[in-house]
Amino acid sequence: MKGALIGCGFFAQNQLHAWSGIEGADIVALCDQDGTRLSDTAERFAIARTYRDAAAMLEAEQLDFVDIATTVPSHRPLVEMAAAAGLDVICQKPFAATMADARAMVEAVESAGRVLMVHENFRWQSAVRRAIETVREGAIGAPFFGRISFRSGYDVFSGQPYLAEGERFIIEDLGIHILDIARAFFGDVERLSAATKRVNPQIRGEDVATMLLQHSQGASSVVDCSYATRRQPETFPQTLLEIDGSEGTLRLDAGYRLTVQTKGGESIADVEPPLLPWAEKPWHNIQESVSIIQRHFVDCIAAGREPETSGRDNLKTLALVEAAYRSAATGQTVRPADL
Ligand code: NAD
Ligand code: 89Y
Repeated sequence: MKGALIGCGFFAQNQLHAWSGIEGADIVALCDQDGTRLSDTAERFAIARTYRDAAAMLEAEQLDFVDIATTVPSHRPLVEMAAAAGLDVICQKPFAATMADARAMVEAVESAGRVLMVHENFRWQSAVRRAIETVREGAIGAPFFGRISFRSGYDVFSGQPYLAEGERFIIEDLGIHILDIARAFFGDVERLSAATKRVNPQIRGEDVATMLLQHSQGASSVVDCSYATRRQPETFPQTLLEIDGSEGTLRLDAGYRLTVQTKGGESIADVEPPLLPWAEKPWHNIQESVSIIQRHFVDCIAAGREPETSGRDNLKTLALVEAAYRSAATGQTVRPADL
């Protein structure tokens, strides 16, 4: 498969490293409106064909897919352009700024008969995945409670300055992943309530969010996120888990320690992800998940399957983000299905 990557910024570097290790897919062209980022990235990954304009690239290149690694304002036009060119598409999170945009993007790619995957990679982190599979296999019986927690004081603003500028911050940027993990464990969400707060006076949006989810299958989960938490050990960017089931409990604690306790006893596993040759701590769990999700995309195309984190699936995660903002603003419990 021949692909092009659009947006050569902070996170795209991980995506390009990951593509170099994936058999069956090659990135043959790059696009960025910013000439310096474009040429630096082209040189770093030895990709000769470069474009400042995505439409010009799609016109000139013979491609099978595009990997969109820009920030949210350009997602809808780029996804629609790729659909019109008849390409399979990966699009970074947050998928869209509104539910209406997201639905239109899913519709555009489905009408073109192509595959759309959202780069919703946190549920693909190997430690998180091991916990999800353990619960799905029934190791702790029927799950009835979960706490999915991401709390840190890490400075994400130096690498991603735009995060300090938006009216929305942690739910849209990071909570979206943690809400998606809650869906991966417990399924669809019937009702959601949320409280938010801004602690850091130097940013515009909320940096703390606490959310309570009632899932259709009966479980309740608490999803809590903070970038205002100064504690040791600093756990960035680990998602910590506590899941209670009818037959036992599962915990993913700081330092990638996975504990499963049942009547039969206790098992403790070290599920620290491998440090890929191009990766660096503490980002290595996210970096590994980039390789895993991109490989999932290639495998799904080869097998004619819909990706687990498809555009259509992501509409439900995005609805949780919208529900959380609406609940925090109104003080009401919100049904994501109404959005
Ligand atoms: P960035 O600002 O560093 O990079 C985005 C690049 O896209 C810039 O170089 C910009 O010039 C380019 N661009 C924007 N619009 C364009 C267009 N229409 N055509 C061509 N180029 C265009 O942003 P980033 O920090 O790399 O984030 C990109 C996306 O990745 C965001 O949506 C962010 O939320 C997401 N992200 C995801 C993860 C993850 O784990 N999944 C982690 C970090 C960031
Ligand atoms: O943008 C965010 C993401 O998706 O993962 C971590 C991050 O880089 C900062 O919150």
